[in-house]
Amino acid sequence: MNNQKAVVCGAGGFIGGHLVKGLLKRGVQVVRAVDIKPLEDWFQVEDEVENVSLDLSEKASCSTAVEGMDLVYQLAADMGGMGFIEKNRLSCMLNVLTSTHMVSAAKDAGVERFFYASSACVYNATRQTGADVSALKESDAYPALPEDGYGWEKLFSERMCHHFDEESNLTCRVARYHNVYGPNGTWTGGREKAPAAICRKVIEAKMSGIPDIHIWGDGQQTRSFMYIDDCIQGTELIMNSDIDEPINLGSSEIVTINGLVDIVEEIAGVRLKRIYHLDAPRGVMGRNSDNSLIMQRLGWEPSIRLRDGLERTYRWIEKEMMVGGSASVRARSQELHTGRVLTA
Ligand code: GKE
Repeated sequence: MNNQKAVVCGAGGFIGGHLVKGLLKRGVQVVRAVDIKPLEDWFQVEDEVENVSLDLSEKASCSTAVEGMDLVYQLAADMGGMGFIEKNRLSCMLNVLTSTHMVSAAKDAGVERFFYASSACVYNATRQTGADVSALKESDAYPALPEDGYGWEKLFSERMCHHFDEESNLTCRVARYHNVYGPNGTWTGGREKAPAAICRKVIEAKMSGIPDIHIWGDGQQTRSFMYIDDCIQGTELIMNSDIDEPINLGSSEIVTINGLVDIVEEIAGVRLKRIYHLDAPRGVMGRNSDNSLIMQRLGWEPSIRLRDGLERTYRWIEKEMMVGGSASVRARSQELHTGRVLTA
């Protein structure tokens, strides 16, 4: 592994940025980091690698990205939390251009291994209608009824990788990420997911002195949230495994959104008045990861406790808001006072 050359696509994003660091730490020669965003908008930049800004929806850019590489980690996608996905189904579907051009370019360039970041959004919606959902097994993706837009593209691209794996020399590995959170990720602006959003809202309440928190849905929705360090470790294990089918990579610690808010309030040392927005983006009512397959195949599963991961995430967001965000907090309390509450 360590003398092989790797490229991380989507390296300017949350998980991609951590993956570049993780690979470097393990001694992998991460030669290239690629993202559509200009470098100044990347969450993390490692000077010791070649950092390139390319639009990977274009085939030629994908060929440039993979040239000379042995390993490709394909995490590039236009995505976010439910606040983004529910309102941008078309651009989520158009991720198929990146997925398709990336895997084709990797095969054409003689790449050895291709990792594709899929998502729990591929799972059949009818298995996620109750908060007390049974944890999702890999077979629960069929019959297919994934999240409209984003989930369909992920499921299609999983199958495309499977056929490349079967019919070419390109070895493909696919992980279904379950809601990943942690420092150096999106925490405001509309693409943020629940853990970062709730941390930000609690900090805003503390900084603005307005003891309210606006929660999407009724707070009974359930999820599991995987801390970024588990995500990076699991990604590496799956990439280097002989698992040639999509596999869950997620925490099995299920929590309600109200429970998530309880933990963040306890970290912040506050109790807030909860205001529920039943018309806000909700996604499925319940979702959890069944980790039997990853345990059976790898003898490992994500294990960082939500309370521990949230502490680190909260402290990082708090620092970010102290540094640059006070203006956003003032603007926010203004919104709250005027009652014009953004759903994000
Ligand atoms: N983003 C957000 N912001 N979600 C909130 C908020 C808030 O302020 N308040 C409550 N929620 C609730 C949402 O209504 C939803 O029921 C739950 O938290 C999780 O929302 P999320 O983190 O935005 O995203 P989901 O887990 O529903 O879906 C995500 O799943 C991932 C894979 O597990 C997708 O958006 C993708 O990021 C990805 O597929």
